[in-house]
Amino acid sequence: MTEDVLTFVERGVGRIRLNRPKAIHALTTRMCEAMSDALLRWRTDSNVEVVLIDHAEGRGFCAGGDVVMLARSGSEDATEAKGFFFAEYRLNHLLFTYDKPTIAIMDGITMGGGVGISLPCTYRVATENTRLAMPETSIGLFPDVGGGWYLSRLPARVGQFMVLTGARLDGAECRYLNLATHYVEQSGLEELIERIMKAPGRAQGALGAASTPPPPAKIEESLGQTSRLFASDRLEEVIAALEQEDGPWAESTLATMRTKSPLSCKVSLRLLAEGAVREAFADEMRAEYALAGRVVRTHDFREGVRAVLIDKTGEPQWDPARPEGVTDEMLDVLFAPLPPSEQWMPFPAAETVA
Ligand code: QUE
Repeated sequence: MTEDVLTFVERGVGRIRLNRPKAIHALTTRMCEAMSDALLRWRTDSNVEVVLIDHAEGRGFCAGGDVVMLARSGSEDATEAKGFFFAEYRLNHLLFTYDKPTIAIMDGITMGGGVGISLPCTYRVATENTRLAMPETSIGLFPDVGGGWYLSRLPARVGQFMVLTGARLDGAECRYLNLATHYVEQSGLEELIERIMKAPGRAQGALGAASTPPPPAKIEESLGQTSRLFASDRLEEVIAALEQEDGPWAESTLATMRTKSPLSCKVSLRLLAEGAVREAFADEMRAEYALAGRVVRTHDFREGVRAVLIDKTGEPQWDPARPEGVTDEMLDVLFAPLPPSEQWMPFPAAETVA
């Protein structure tokens, strides 16, 4: 059987290669655990100077997670879903706190779980094929894997715009927003990786040498609108601002937003508001874990996965159907902390590992 993720050391480089091409390398629990096992070993392996994460055969970097499993588990007792989130968020946090340089090659589709293993890396390479998005409000989920942390720190309320619309950013836009640290044309990736393996101590120089100026970032033209129209943390106020705005941008943005789960949209806005003021990334992941275990049990997540990914009818019937139906009390229940015995915990820090 072929492995869903390949982990090996090659000439001073810890290589992590996603290898589940049939699912655009979407993450499973086993894949997350295998990546964390390798990263934990490499922390103390003096042969490993730098870690490089990319995908093996097939298109796309990583489409997200195994959401069909999550929806099935959420309709049962959610044990398997919670196991996945626990492992995935530990991996996200391990990368965020890793003390060797890490490089993610975000070539092609980079969504959800793929964003979660890219953004914590030291160096994040975008190409002309990069399509980065946090599209979870389309399926009744929310922008997890640290979304509340990263997206709330973007300028001009772009994070709020991204989660409420599912907008896909291209490589130039990722570079412009500093979601990517480098822009490298896809045709230059092979040589870049070869150069990193020739001199892993000089990875930064190799990245700089491989980079080319990105084309203009289209999102720059919309920043006036995103900062003004997505200024509120209240969904009804964002919708009202878009309704009062003339022009095709506001009209198409509003039409897209109306297809998303109102519950997910409100959960997402609150997560970003809370994430903006958190002091530690571990606090973000602890809060997201409590939230994720509850959101997978909602009607909207089951319905979203069914309509968008299983039956592909594209017309999910959300409940509540309208933003006004989603009350603060509903959100309070979803956001409540877990009792200590059930809480998410990061891996122990490196210093305490023998
Ligand atoms: C919104 C999402 C996801 C999505 C589509 C959305 C998501 C996700 C996948 C996905 C795609 C292909 C696969 C797979 C999962 O699609 O999170 O296993 O093969 O993981 O509109 O949030």
